[in-house]
Amino acid sequence: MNTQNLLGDLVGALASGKLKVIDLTQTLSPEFPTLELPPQFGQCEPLRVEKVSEYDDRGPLWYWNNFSCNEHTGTHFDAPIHWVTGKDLPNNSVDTLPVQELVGPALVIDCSAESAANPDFLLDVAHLERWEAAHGRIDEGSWVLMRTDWSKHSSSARYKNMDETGQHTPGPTPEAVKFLVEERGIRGFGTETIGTDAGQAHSMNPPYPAHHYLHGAGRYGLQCLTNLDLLPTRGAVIICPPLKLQRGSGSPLRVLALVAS
Ligand code: 23J
Ligand code: MN
Repeated sequence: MNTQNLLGDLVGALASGKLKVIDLTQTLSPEFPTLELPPQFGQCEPLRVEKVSEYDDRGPLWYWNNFSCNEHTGTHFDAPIHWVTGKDLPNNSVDTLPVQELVGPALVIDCSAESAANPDFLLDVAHLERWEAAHGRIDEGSWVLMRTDWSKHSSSARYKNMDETGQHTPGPTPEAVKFLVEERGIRGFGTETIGTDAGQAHSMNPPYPAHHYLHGAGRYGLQCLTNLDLLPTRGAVIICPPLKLQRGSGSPLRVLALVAS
């Protein structure tokens, strides 16, 4: 392959608009909803922001803030060390994972109609097989993004959809995520909901199967994505580097998609 002009072509396509950049990130604010686990467990903190100065006595020429949050607040990345199944893998935290893997192809599985009809919708192997029959085999090393349009509910109670039995949001079955990891060798799995797992995944076998299988195999998760409805089924490239937090289990990040127009 002649690689001489690859980067020049990329820069040209971005400048001309032949390649568009789509933002898959939700705005991170103190109001952005966070995961709620059963009350016996530690909880995920929302974003907190404290102003240091705003062109005033505390800093006459500058504006800046201190902020804090959980590693899993807002649109965020899950590293293998997040889950007990990935705890002994090499390079399993956000500061050590191979950066070559943070730019890569993405496929979109549209589950928006099913999720609108049933908030507990589960993406199963039969659905993946139908997708492959229509769009071709799920490529090794690709990100699989589960489009549910759930991002459109992020300002309402529908986003978590809590009742006395917990959250009711869509996600994959244990068999589907095992298939994607073990039979297709995907790089990661991304969702528009608060977890890579369904809201009721605590009672699946194994519990939280997306976390269990993905991270046990050294693969990654992306959650609270948005704008998946703007992506093609195939052909997008996503750029998703988390913060380089020492031994971090994940981090909020900006997720960008490059799409041919
Ligand atoms: C901890 C425990 C269960 C879950 C999660 C975190 C997440 O969804 C997450 O953000 O990784 S389900
Ligand atoms: Mn997470």
